[in-house]
Amino acid sequence: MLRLFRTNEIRDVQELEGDWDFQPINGARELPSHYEYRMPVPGCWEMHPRFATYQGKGVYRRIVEISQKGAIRLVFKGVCHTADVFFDGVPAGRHYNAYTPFAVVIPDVEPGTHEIAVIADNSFGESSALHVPNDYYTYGGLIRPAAMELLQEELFIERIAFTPIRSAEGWQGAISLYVRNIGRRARQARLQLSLAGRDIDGGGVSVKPGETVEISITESFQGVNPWSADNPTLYMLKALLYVEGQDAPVDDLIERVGFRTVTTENGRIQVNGEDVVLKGFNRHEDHALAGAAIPYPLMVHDLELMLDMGANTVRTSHYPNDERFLDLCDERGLFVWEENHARGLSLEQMKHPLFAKQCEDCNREMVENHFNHPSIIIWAILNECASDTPEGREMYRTQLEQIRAMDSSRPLSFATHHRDRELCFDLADIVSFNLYPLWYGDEDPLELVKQARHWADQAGGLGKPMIMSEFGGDGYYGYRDPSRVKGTEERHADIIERNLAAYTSVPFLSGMLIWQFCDCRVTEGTGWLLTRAGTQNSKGIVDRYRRPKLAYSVVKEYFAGRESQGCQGTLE
Ligand code: ADA
Repeated sequence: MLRLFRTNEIRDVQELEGDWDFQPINGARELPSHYEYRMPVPGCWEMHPRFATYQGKGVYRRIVEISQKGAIRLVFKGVCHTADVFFDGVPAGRHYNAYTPFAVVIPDVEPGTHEIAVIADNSFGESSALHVPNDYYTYGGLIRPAAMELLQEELFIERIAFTPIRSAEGWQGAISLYVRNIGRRARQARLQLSLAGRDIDGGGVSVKPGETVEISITESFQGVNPWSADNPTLYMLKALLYVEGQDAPVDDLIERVGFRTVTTENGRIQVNGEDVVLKGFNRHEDHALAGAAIPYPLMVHDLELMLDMGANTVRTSHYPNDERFLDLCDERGLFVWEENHARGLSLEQMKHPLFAKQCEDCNREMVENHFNHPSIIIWAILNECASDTPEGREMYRTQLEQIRAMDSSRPLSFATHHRDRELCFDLADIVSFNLYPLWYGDEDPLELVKQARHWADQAGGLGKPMIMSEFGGDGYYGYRDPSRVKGTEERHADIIERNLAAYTSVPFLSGMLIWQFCDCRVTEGTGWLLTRAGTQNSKGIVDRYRRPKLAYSVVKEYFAGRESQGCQGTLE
């Protein structure tokens, strides 16, 4: 399953789910002559007993039957972390970053049997600035779904971006459609749209070879229901593409959208003009039995657990998430803070020659691919990087400007641990602190959060909403002891309780996000970060199998109120 709804009725989309041939390889970019293993897609190779700790290259191979002559588009929702794609043994594309989707177009394919092969590489090295040994695990393989799309023409709708606008007259939608020509001659086409019971003429377009042309339309949509956490109403936005000389559409793209606004006024965050306080979790895409390739029922399980505790928000720490999970958040009305992929990089790491380009690609792919999710209410960048240095500040500025230019409808933030040394609060719309009172230090959470507000006010954050974007402590599942020493579930519950008591009592916070929802595997290495007990970050409210720790009921007590069945969405 690629998404929770059908994205095409005309374009032939064939999901490449199931077993692929697999072979680990070392060395150069070359395909093996035989394959010894079978590996499920989506999946992580770490789930195979032989590859539980394998770091290197592995080749996935699949034979496909293609029935029509023409162009195909291979879509990969996530390959961890570098992919070299081959079609019939010929290099067809390369992509870096496990957590953003990409597509490879192959023109002029003849009908018959063909081979798709992907070399996935999860090793750390000079060509990787963002996937580095870290406080989470870089799994290997095709961790998210893949598909083959058969294009009818060399002209197709590449994407749609929908921006809801609320005015005194009611709701409007600004719709941008991107039509791409991969052929060798200029083409004329016409677009037809439908949304919320209305048919809209998208007008004509002329696209030169190799070009992508944007068509923008703004329309009013009277009487639509807004998307909100309590009533997450969604609408299907369908676009049809007609080329000159043909009566039937040759291509289509369907998106699912919602009408809602996000603003940051008077030091608060508003959704549809109403103040909200974000209560929820940081979540790594990690599960003991699935690694980063979390199957749909387990995604639902995660979401139901969060709702059961009364959360209204999830932060996709520290990378863009699987679109099926974002679809679920749209449907169930869970707010999402989505962020690019970077955790705890020093200035030296940010000066890596590929850092700027790899971040820019990640930002673009995140925003372009996830633009239409109404649940995403915040874009963020660079968790705990060098925002306390002048050089780091310039990189923060560049990236925030890049995202703002692509999407000015959502507020921007970044999570910092630099306290009074922070230099970038003025660049963001929301100030966010990662602080670990009672765990890494013995400060009182109430005093510290007041102190943090003061730091923000002094350093460019005056008047901006504030979020406690991380707080928590370790609790080893099953380690219970009346001494309540550090690491026990009791102490963990105490830490969460004192933090939540403080943050729910102050009037100036717009959010509190617990570190973290579930325990996660971390890179094995040296230094304090990479020698965590059990090779895992154990600050989850549930463990890697989703078994609740004592802190679960504490969180529920503070966040409570929302029943999961009370927040089912509607599709108009
Ligand atoms: C940081 C970081 C998290 C995690 C956490 C911890 O705040 O953002 O990824 O490493 O610390 O557990 O120490």
